[in-house]
Amino acid sequence: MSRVVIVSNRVPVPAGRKAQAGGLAVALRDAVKPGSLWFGWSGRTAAQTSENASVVEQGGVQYATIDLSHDDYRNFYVGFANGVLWPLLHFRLGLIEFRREHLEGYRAVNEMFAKVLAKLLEPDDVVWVHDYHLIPLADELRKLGAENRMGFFLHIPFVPASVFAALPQGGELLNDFCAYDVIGFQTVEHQRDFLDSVRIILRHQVDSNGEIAAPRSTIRCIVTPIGIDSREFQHVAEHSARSKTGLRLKDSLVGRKLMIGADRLDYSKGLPNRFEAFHRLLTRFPEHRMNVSFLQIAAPSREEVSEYAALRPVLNRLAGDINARHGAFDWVPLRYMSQGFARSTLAGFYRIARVGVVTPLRDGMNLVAHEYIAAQDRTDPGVLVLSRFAGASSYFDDALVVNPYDPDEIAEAMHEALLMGANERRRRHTRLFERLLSLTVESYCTHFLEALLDCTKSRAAA
Ligand code: GDG
Repeated sequence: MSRVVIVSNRVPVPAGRKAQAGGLAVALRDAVKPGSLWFGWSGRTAAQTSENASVVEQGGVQYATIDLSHDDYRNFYVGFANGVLWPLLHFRLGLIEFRREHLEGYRAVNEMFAKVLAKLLEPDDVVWVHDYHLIPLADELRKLGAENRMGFFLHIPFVPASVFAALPQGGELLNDFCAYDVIGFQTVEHQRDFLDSVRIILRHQVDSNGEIAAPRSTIRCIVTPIGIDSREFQHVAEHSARSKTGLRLKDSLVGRKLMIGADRLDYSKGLPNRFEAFHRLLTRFPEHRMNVSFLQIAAPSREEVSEYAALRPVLNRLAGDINARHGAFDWVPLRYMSQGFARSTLAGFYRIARVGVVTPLRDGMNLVAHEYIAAQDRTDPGVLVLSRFAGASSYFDDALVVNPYDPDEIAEAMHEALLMGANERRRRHTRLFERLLSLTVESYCTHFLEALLDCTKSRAAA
């Protein structure tokens, strides 16, 4: 059996693990099996980027991490990965601040990751790299002579070729993808946009099965949607809704219905539009005044990136406006909290909420949608309001699917959700839950790794 080596930007080493808000960390933690190695950044900065990994073993898994120098962190992580690739791949060209030194830093860190990882690799290992921080990693490993099977999974969306073309030196980055054997996407749409870019920008042949004929090899592009351990989450939610904190939340509602949102504090999650939609709900459908509370949890994220820091005061102001305008001495309509909660607490909150509001402007998948469905009481489930631009909407068409750019449409869906009768809620939830059970972490990993183990080492010598 080949060893599986997972590589991601951040490695949450269990000893120091805090509850993390972030889909990738949550999903991979469930996916890593005993016998595997998980390699990446420790989350710490130091005077120098480490030249060797520090390795700890827990539960049969080896966690190998390196520290990044302050400059590498700034250029690679803040500058290029989150200052350029994240906005680009979320269709936000206006937010990109490209600097050549950031791109150079991004490449330098990938080269360093490869050098350190190469020392830990066995010839038969299969390497599974995660997300946009590490696109050039396979190419750097190949330059060092690694012939291992290597796969890459993109957790976030891909964009149409005409949008991708805006990225300076984008062709080189697309070429970097071609050093992998298998590339996985959350949805057919992301896969198609990627293949279009490869065909149009690199002029490689692409066939209808998603295979790219690159000069040195054939690359398989597949759709392997990520999921959660739904049964386990359901169980945690049941328990947590009855816990002291869950009961405190319930009591505080004094019979009002709860709507909930939980996101990293990120501009891709569409929070200003969501707040505006709530304002419109209360204005256009006054029957909900005094009868609903909206709890929005926004866990701080990437605060070193200026666009993220800028979002905070905007949301504070919008939340203040809504409460000043609509609130009463005994009713705070919007409970807005820019802090994270324990995952189990969140699960109970989802279960208590009649409406889950998931309205990102773009999202690779969005696991909050999965979690909200998993957490519901099947006999009296809540309703999911879901953005059509979340990857999750490709799988959950029994949600109330909305255009997140239109606050009125979101408000109308909130209204419909709040009024929806129990039969209709159960009918929708039954179908959503069935679909959820087909999207497991297990099937995600199995599907991806089977594709990777399947591929023959057909790569021509460089
Ligand atoms: C990327 C892609 C893709 C939220 N608040 C708290 C908290 N969370 C947890 C949620 C969920 C996770 O964070 C967020 O996951 P998402 O999937 O919604 O989003 P990203 O972080 O942007 O993840 C995304 C994902 O990768 C996986 O492929 O779905 O599209 O962007 O699990 O519950 N967790 C805790 N406290 C909070 O306050 N503990």
